[in-house]
Amino acid sequence: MKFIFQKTIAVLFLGLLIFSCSSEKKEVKPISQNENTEGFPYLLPEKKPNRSLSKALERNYTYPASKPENNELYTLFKYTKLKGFDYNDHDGTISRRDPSKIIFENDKYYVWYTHRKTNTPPQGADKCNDTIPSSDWDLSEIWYATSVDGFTWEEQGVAIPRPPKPNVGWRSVSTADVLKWNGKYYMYYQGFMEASGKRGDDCPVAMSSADSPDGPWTPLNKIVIPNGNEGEWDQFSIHDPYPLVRDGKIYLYYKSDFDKNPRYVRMQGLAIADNPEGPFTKHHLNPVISSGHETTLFPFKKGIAALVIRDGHEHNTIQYAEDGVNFEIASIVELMPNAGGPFIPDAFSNTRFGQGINWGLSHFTNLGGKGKSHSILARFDCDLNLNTNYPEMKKNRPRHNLDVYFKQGLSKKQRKLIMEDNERLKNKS
Ligand code: AAL
Repeated sequence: MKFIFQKTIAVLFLGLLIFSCSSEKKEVKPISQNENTEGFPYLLPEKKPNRSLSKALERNYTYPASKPENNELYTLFKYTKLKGFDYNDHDGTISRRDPSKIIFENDKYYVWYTHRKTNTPPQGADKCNDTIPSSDWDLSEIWYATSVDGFTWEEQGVAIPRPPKPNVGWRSVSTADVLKWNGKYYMYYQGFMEASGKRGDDCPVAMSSADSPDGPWTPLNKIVIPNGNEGEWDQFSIHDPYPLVRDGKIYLYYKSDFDKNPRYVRMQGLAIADNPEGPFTKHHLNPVISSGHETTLFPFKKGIAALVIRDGHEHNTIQYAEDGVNFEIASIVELMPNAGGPFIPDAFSNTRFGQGINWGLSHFTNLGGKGKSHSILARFDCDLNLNTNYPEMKKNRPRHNLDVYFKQGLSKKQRKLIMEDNERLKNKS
């Protein structure tokens, strides 16, 4: 009896299983076709609509707004030539580049930058010596300038010279950035102990401090952000040190060049400290930004925003991380400032709600043509500020003159390959 009962239950269960599968098979339709009964609305919803969306439309609602024009982290960039800097007729013997963030003290703006003044333009690692630079930032010092309007600058001279051997930076000090902390000033910079390009662009980060933005600056004469361990992504270069104050700590972002020369991969890391002298602890999630080069960052709302330029999948993007670590793309932009050093009123105020930026200095490199390589500083303006709304900065594309396109012409080699393709096609027919 018991056996018959169990058999009956088993047969019923099996029948139910087959029915449910076959019924599932009959009813299954592609999900997308049976969820939207109406077309996507003509007026673009500001918020993500309650309907099935394609991946592209799902992504569209990951940005801060449904359209770039309403996106606080979207902007055009406008550029202005600066007054007050002499470049020896652009013969390559004077170069200024990699400006720091700008601060406002004593009723004027201050900026620090890599200053190279050498008898010859850069000659490469093989030809360099104690007076001939290998690269545009070799045999350099950190100089500074002041301005009352951000357009005309008065060069004040050297802030941080190259220290004597064997101190960190004896070969060159470059690519500085400033921190104001408890009323004192700290300058972080790349400290080269060999000419850039000998193996690679290899250096750690050093630091000097001062009681006034006009100096004098006292070198700590020790490495504050060391290179990574052997085999780690940042084992050779710690570039573009960029300190901000967040959560009562110093968040110092930096870049490294890694993988293989000549097509290095460039990504950004983060090191955090309680004091300007360190110790700095590198974040265990490093690299924290997968692209970029000299990366500009600023406190924005509860998080940190980043201008991700030049290299990597996600170059030409502005990114945002509410925790200052896990960055996501907030907008896609063009003509971004290279090595932008913005004026960030709340860079060091330990703000809980960053207001953003409107302007800063950046650089243009590889000027002067063959054998005269040097860089110049320039001003950029943008609208990445919660307190401003410049519609002309929110248009969804910059206008380029025709020569911008035609100057990026085909190389002789590309044209030769094209003509060969044409011949192959003709011979086939
Ligand atoms: C810059 C920065 C660092 C590099 C070199 C000088 O744009 O990335 O400073 O070392 O190029």
